[in-house]
Amino acid sequence: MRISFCCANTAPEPWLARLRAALPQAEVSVWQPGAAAADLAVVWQPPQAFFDEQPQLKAIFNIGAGVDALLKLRLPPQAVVVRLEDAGMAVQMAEYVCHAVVRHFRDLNAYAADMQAGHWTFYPPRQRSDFAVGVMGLGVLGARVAQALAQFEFPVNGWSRTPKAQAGLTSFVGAAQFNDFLARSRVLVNLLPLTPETVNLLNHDTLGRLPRGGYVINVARGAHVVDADLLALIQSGHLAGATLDVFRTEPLPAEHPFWHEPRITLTPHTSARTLLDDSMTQMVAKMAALARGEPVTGVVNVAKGY
Ligand code: OXD
Repeated sequence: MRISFCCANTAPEPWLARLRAALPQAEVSVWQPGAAAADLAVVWQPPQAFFDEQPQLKAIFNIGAGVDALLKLRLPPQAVVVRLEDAGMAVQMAEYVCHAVVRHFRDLNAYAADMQAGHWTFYPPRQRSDFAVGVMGLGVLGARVAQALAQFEFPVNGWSRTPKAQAGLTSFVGAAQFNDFLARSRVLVNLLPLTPETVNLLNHDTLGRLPRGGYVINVARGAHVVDADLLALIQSGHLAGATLDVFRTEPLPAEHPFWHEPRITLTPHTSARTLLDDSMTQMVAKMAALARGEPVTGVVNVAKGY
């Protein structure tokens, strides 16, 4: 079995070392133009040239949760695309989102500023029942986030294509229930896959349907949000602010107005990092299963886009 590694912004050595240790019979190498034909690929944001030169690939393992960048390329039609399932990301996503919700709910930014300025002040406690959190996208990550929020006793709404039964979650389904979902969610958490249907979904019209004082947390993709619309709704006072981990262009350009809006908290696409050991354990088990001709989970539905 030959495995080709083609991952942008990723040091290859630890991945190669683990692949070689776990699959000693495999030939593992970093892809270079002109490299020998491989059976399997391990990729993150690879160039089109990689697939143009490797049309025989049987399976493509994406070392991230989102496959939008990959699905923009022309892929070998016979190759199954396998994404990471959880692999240590769900708990990270849950802690990131809970942290952002609690920081906003408990006015912790304001307390931090006051303490730095030497002010011993109190803000009135907020009603948890007024802080329903709406989670868009209830895949592996979204379901874990919703579960963690429910542990903090926030009312939790979930929006997905198909009904979801989960303890502590009120399920809203499809386009018909989208406006109702928005109107009943004081905090909106975006965990949707980026597809042609979801690009720009969070715009003036949809974000304007959140209750006054609404708050947005985006941990999915920057292109879900129309930046100028989000900013205008914060600056008009309709929305209280946002926590954003993902952006249309990353790194966020120095001149982008998000840098200068104090009601927006920014982080550099770090809400759920790919963990080498967890990812490798999962990937190697799936590679071995495929080699035995067995089915694997986490196969991307290319037509649906996730
Ligand atoms: C992603 C990731 O898909 O970081 O954004 O895994």
